Amino acid sequence: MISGNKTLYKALAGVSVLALIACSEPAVEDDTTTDAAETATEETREAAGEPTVEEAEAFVADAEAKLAEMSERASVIAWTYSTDITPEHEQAYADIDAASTKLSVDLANGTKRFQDLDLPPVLQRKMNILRGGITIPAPSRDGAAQELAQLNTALSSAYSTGKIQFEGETVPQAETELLMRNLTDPAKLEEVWTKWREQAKPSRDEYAQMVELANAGARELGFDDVGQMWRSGYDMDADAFAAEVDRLWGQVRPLYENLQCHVKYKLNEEYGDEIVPLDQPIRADLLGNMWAQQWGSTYPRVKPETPATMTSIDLDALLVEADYTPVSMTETAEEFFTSLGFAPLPETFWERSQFVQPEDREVVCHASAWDLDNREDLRIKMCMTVGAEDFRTVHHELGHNFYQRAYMDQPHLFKNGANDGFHEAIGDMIALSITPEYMQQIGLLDDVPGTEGDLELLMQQALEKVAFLPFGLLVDKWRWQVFAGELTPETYNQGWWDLREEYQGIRPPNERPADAFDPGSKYHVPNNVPYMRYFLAHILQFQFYKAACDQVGWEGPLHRCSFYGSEEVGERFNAMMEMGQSQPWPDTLEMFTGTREMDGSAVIAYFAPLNEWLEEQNADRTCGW
Ligand code: X8Z
Ligand code: ZN
Repeated sequence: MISGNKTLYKALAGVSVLALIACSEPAVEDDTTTDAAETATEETREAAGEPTVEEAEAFVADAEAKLAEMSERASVIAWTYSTDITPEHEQAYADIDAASTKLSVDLANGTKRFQDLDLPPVLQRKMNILRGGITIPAPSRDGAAQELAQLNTALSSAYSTGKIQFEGETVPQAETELLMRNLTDPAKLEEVWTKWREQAKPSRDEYAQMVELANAGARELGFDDVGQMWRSGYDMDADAFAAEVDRLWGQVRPLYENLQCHVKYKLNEEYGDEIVPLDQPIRADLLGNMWAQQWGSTYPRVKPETPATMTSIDLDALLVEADYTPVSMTETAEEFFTSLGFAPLPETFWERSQFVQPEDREVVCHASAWDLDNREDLRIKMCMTVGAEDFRTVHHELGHNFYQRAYMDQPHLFKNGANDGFHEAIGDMIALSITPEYMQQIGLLDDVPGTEGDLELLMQQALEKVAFLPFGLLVDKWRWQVFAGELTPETYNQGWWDLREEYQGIRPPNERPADAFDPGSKYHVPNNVPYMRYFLAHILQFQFYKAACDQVGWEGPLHRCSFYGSEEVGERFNAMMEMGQSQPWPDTLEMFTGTREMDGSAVIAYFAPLNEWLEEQNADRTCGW
C-alpha cells in the first residue's frame, strides 16, 4: 500500500515516485515550434539551440539518478513518521515531502522542453511518467509545495491518530474497525459508525485547500485537473479509461446486485423491517465493516443453509486454534511465494517490519508494503490480529514486496506496477489459492471437505470480493468529481452518499449533517491514495488466478484450484512482474494471461455456482434499490 506522500513513494508499493532536484533547464512551454523545427535533424536543432534527442536522454538519465536518491532519503523519513508519529517526525516528513514534490514538479516542467521532439518509445514513456506520474502535484510558485505538504501531513496524522469515546473507553482508529466487525447491536454499531465520522469532519476544509492547490499543480503540467491526471496513467486516453472502468463494472454488476439483494433479505430476517426495510438500500453500519466495503463478517447471518452433517470452514478459528501469530501468518504467506520459486525475503525484512500495533506510540496502522532502498530493504507495516482478514491482507502486502523485488533491475522510472491495479492484484491472486486443499497441505485442516459445502466457500469469498467492487469503483468517481469542481465542500458529502446509494445500494444509518465529511473517514481520502487501483485489482486478480489455474491444467471448479508449489506458474508470474512499468500494461497482461484486455468474465466464472444459487434465492424477492 501506499502512504500519505504522493510524490516520493517509489518506496511504497504501487505509488509512482517522482522527486528530485531542481532541474537546470528552465520550464519553458514552447507552443510556437514551427513545422521546420519539427523536421529538423539533430544537428540543425543543436545549431539552432533547440533541444535534441541526446539532451533528452541526458535529462532523463539525470532525473532518474536524482529521483532514486531522493526516494531512498525520503522513504527512511516516511518510515520513521509512519511507525512513530510525533510532532518532530511529522515536521521532518512534511519537509521531505515538500522537497520531493517541489523537485518532481520542476522535473515534470522540465519535460516540456522536449515535448515536440520525436523520441524513441522508451524515452517517451519515461518522459510521460515524469510529467504525469505525480499523484498530488504542487504549483511551481515558491512555498506552494510546502503548503501542500503541511496540509497533507496534517490530514494524514489526523486520520491515523483519530480516536472515539465508546462505552467509557478511548478507542483508537484500528480498534474502531474491530468494533464494526464484531458488534451486532444496531444501536451500538450506529454509535461507533457515527462517532468515527464526527472525527473526520474537521478535515473537510483542509481537504478542500489541498484540492485547490493540487489542481493548480496539475493545470501547470497541462492537465485539466488532478482527476484527469490520474486517469491518464493507464496507457490510454483519460476518457477512454473512465469508459473502461464502466465497461468492467457493467460485466460484474448483475452479480453484485444478486448478492446485495440476498444480503438485504437475510439482514431483514435478522433485524426486522424497521432496521432493514426491504424497499430501501441497506443501512451501511450493518455490513460488518466501517465503510461497508467488504462484508465478510456478516457471513454467519447470510450464509447458505447447509446439511447439519457438514462442517463449515472457519479460517478465523482455524488460525487461532493452530496458534498462529502475526509473524507466523507472514511466514506462511512468504512460503507460498517461495513454493513458486521466489527467493525468501531477506533477514532484514523480519528485523525491520512492524507486524503488530506498538503500545507505546502512535503509528499509521493502515497496512502497507515498503521497499526503502529500491532493492532489498523490503518491509511491511501492519497492526495485525490473528484471523482470516489479516491473513489475507498479509498475502496482499507480500505481493507488493515480491513485485518490488522482481522489478528492481528496471530503470528507476519503470520500477512500478504495469498499472497500479497490477500492484494491488498480485498478493490477492495468491490468496485466492487458500483453498481447502491448500489448508490441508499446510496443516490447517485435517481433511479436505467434499464439494457439498462449496456454496459456503463461495459466499465467504463473494462477501469479500464481489461486495467490494462498487466501493472500489466509487471512491475515485467521487474524487474525480471533486477535482473537476463538480462537487464543492458544501456538496462533498451529498455527492458521496449519492454514489454510495447508486453503486452499492447502501444508505447512512442517520441523516448526515450538512457539514459532514464522510469520505474523510476512509484512509485513502485524507492520505491521497488513488483507489481505482483496487477496483482494477479485483478484476485482474481473478484473471491472473484463472490463467495460473489453466497453466497447471486445473479442470475442477475454478474456486477449488490452488497453484501452490507450481514453479511453472512462478516462472511465468515472475516474467510478468519483472517487466515493472517498462511497457504498456496490455503487453504485460498478455505475457501472463494471453489477453490484452482487462476482463470481468473470470470473476463471473469463479462465482457462477453461487450466482445461480443467488438467483434461485432471489426469485420471489424484490431486488434493486
Ligand atoms: O489499502 C488496502 C491495502 C493496502 S494497499 C491494505 N486495500 C484497500 C483498503 O483497505 O481499502 C486492500 C483492499 C482495498
Ligand atoms: Zn495494496
